[in-house]
Amino acid sequence: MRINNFIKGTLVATGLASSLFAATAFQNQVGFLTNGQKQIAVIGAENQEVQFKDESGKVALTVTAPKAEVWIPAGDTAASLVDFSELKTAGTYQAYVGGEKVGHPIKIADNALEDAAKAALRFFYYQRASIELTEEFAGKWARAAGHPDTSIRYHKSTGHDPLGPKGASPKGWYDAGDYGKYVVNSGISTYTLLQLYQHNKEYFKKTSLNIPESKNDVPDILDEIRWNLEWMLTMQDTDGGVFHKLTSLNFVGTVTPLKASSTQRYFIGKAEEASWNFTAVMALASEVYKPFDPEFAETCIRAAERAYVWASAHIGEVFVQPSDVKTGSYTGSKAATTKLWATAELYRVSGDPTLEEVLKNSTIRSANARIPSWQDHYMLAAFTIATNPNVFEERLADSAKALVVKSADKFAATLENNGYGVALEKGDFYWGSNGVASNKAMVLLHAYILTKDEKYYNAANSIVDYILGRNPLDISYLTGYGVHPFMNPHHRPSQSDDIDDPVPGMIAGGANASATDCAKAYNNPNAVAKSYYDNSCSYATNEVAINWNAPFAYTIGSLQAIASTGKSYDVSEKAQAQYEVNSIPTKRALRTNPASANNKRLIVRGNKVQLEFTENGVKSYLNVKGKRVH
Ligand code: 9MR
Repeated sequence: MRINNFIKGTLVATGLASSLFAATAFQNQVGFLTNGQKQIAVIGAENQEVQFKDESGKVALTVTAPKAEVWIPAGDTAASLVDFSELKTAGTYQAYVGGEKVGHPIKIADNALEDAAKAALRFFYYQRASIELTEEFAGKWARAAGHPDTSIRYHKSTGHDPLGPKGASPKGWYDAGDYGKYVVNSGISTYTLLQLYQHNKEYFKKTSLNIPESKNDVPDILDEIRWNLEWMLTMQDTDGGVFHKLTSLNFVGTVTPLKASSTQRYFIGKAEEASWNFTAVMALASEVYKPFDPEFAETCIRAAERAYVWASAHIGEVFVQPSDVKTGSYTGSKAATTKLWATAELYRVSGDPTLEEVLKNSTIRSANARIPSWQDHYMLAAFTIATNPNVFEERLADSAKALVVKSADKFAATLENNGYGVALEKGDFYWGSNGVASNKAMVLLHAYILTKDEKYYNAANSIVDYILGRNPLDISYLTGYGVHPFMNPHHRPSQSDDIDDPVPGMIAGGANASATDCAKAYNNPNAVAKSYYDNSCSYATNEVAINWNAPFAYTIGSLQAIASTGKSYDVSEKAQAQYEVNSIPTKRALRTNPASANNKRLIVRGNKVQLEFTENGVKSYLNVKGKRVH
């Protein structure tokens, strides 16, 4: 293990920058796209000349550092945002102030972000359960297979007999630094990666990730995603409902995947959130995989449909963490937003009239804008609707676009008078802040797709620059990339493998001003972006997770793909609905036409008369209005 980069960055950043001291620069440590925006934050250089010299020492560009401004998350040390976008010749450069070197080597190339983007995707290969990672694909991080997951018990919270036959649920990605597999978090992560492909097909059809399936005819990114989709499919119960998670009862110790595999794992919970989530992902998957494997696509759409029917009949039945389970709960998400997202996706690929009716009664309000997260899928619904204006009602498509663009405008506006030029605010620095940042960048890139206004692309780029080093700790939050990458993730495979370098391509959760673990001593309310501890003891700042890597991969992958192809997703290219689904009996539809349910009977429950109906083996109840009994 290396000495904490953290300490070095802190000293530099807190050293009073003035003419007494040499200037300091914070920058993306990985690379800049030849024709893209290029900026570094320089402290102690206001009004001075910053020279950019090429490898032969020749000055390629000189820029006068503008007025120094603070960026609130970095504290009160002001920086000049030096823009050298004019430098458009590939090569390696170095910035100088007053004849002294500042910052790190600056790499400019047409494919400057490509390796990091691929690494962020290859992380998912390293997270695979149930398969040996061989040296051919994993290099020095080769390891034995972990968690075959062929002998899974049913926790009583699933409604199954805990002592009955066990089930199988192999494959999938480990969620994070732990070995759990959680549908709710898998949902948004898998969806985000499917979108990365969907929005940049031309680029990703040609991009090899060096994974075991690389030689087949399917784009590598889709092979990788399928590893998790196949697991997710096993999480669907026979009645269509989806189990919430598959974990041991407690987190296991810091051991390898192989060693951890001897601890019994359970299917835990079956609830509304996971079922909506699963619907959205499987609906999109059915569309994406159809050209490559129509049979698999058919499996996905039928699974989506059954999950939707189940969730419709179980509204309000959210997951509650059982008292004997201590692994991540992923509770408290906004199920109504997940339903909207699932409905939009299933409608998009099926055109089902019942779903159309649900959407007719839905609205998208800009006032409800929230950054996408595992807890909240409102923005994902807006993404789907806004990027498919020929599928959804004009009213809905327009309001979804307004929501995305207004949110992006708000994020971009924070770049004004911002010395670091990073489109992030103080309130963004909580658990998983690099995921929050990346999800903001996704909103910005969707606004770019919808408007083609480059200011959004550049603002998304500023967030990648932040993650790759333009931050007050001078740290790259991507393992293996940059001059000072973080070294000590909370990630059991990296902690237990006796290899100094952590698995590459992982994004740290990042600065978190309210950490309560060993990073607590670093909480800094006056400089939230410094609230970080590069130590594996800190799950609240230094864990890695699929839902942080996925939006980062979306962002850096899209920035590179758009630069490489010169094109971004065309919202008018959408195909028509591709599948028929069985008419879905939503509660509302049943209320207007109870005859659409089979096996109905009136019953008295409590002091209410209810209609009990059974759809696909699932029993549900509707209050019959106006009939109360005492
Ligand atoms: O990302 C999750 C974060 O939003 C929560 O605040 C936190 C505490 O509940 O849990 C995070 O998710 C963790 C999950 O519970 C278990 N696997 C590791 C996840 C990343 O830290």
